Amino acid sequence: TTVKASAKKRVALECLSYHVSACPVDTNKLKNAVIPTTTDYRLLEYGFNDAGLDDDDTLKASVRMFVDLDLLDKFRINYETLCRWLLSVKKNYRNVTYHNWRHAFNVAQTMFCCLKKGQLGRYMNDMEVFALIVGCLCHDLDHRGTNNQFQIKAMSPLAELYSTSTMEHHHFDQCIMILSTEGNEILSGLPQEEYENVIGLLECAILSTDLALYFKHRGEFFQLIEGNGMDLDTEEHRDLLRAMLMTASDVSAIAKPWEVQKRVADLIASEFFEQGDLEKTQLKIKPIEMMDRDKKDKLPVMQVNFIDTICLPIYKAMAKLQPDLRPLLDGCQHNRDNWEKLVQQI
Ligand code: 5BB
Ligand code: ZN
Repeated sequence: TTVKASAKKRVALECLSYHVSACPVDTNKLKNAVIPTTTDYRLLEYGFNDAGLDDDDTLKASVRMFVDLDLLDKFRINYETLCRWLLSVKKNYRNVTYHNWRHAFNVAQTMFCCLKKGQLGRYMNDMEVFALIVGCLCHDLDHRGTNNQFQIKAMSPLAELYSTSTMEHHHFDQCIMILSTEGNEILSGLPQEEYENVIGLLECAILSTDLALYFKHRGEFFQLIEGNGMDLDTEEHRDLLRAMLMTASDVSAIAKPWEVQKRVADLIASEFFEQGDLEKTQLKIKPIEMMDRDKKDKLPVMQVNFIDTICLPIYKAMAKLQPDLRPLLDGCQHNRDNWEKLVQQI
């Protein structure tokens, strides 16, 4: 009995792990690959564009970010484990139009750029840097291309599990699942206390990508910045900065060169329309304008609104805190000008 029961559990777990974890062939290939430099991949550029990279490159570029931040040594991460973990993270993104691995990778690259080129890494300890990069790569895991309101309207099991920040809680759960799968345990070199600390930081990082939480906390952040009261030795101020940095990175497509912004905006719009289609056909409800493909021509005006209400405020605050982050604000403003021109044309 108990012996058999325990064996059955282990078989079941092995089966599950097999589906979570990357395959050995891919792991070996990545492990043995030559990793191009940060300069080769232009990883330190705010205007970074992933379009020229194939999937293998996005993985190698991710390895490069860990190496350049010295995270392998600092957290005693086994190189093969890092490679397997990255492949597993990629594997646990779905092939949806926008919220896929490419998006996660781009968000991590912006974070990398803010930490290194934007000098924000100076204010963070090693665990915070580690949690932010891992958090970016994992922040949309298993996204289905539908938002929190959709989960609630569709009465999805996820909405039953988490009534607020529904998807974000799920992304965090997926992140934990991968981190605890055999051969993927990149946190296993940490002492218990630090391990728990990093997990806590990761949870905050991933949950803060819920725009509802951004709205909840940004007032306090803006006040601290405006009043020059930001004190990075204060725990709550650091927490707030990390949360805002997650949002700033998550929406950073809005600050990219116009060609990139246009392409990505189309992807986001398509994913919204696909949700709208599901609402029409499955839920028999009328989608909001943003998700209604019959209202396609509203895109420029929606982007201007998105920039004015969400993006410019956060990038202005970031640029005031750290002038080296100014390119994000300039890129965003430039795209606003372009969208505004399109609004005038209609
Ligand atoms: C954003 C907040 N949302 C709750 C309601 C809609 N607004 S919005 O009016 O500012 C808006 C934002 C409307 C349309 C948008 O895209 C049309 C293609 C956007 C928008 N959002 N545009 C972007 O370029 C980006 Br980046 C984003 C943020 C990512 C969208 C995913 C939101 C997460 C849902 C779980
Ligand atoms: Zn995201």
